[in-house]
Amino acid sequence: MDTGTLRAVVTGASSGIGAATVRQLRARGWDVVAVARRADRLAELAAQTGAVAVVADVTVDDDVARLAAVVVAGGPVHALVNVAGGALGGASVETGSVDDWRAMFEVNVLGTLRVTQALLPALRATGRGDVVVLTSTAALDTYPGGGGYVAAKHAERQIATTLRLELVGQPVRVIEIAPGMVRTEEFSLNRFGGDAARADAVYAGVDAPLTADDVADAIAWTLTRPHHVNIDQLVIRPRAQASNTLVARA
Ligand code: 8X3
Repeated sequence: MDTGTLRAVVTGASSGIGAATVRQLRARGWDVVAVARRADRLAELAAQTGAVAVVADVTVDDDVARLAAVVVAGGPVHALVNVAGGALGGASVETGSVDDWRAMFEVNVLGTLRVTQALLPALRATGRGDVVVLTSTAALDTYPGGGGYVAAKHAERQIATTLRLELVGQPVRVIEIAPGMVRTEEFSLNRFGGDAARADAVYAGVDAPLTADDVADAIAWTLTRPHHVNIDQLVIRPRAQASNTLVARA
């Protein structure tokens, strides 16, 4: 088993939970490959943290093949943290955009699948591998307007649950992190097409939604348990949120 410095690949690293995870793993002494589409943000993060930046889109086969080649050439890899994803729209099932649903499946489901497939041999080869899948409480239950995001996160969750069965006995943990309400700079803004008022309304009157750092801390905690301890699923919500649909607001 490889016992050198631990090394992680984090997708969705240009902002929010992905960027926070890069920072927290670097602070804990991990080597990190930070992956995202936006080169400028990634370069800034790399300069601040010492992470290695790889510009890649998880929805593009060639990008992921190039990412895997760079990662493997750089040495052993111990963790893949699949953060790239997101929501588009808050429409009902009846009125939701098929294109939005397709885009959410592309990044949340097929993006996670693609990167996981590409790095699994290398994760297994170290004898101490982890696959983290950042789903959502939208992977566990639904809510009106959840639509394609709920469907995509349910599907993404089943990558983790199925993979864990398929890898039993192998030195690779599969860890699902399912956050509820997290206030990041972009999640709701992206969801609602840049409509800041609508994005702000998601968090209106809520006493302390989770932060990206809260979730990154949970991710880092799961990764730093002794390797025989597999946190199958970690559900994390702010205290003010009891379920997908019950939120205390001032
Ligand atoms: C985000 C949680 O409630 O917006 O993954 O679906 S929610």
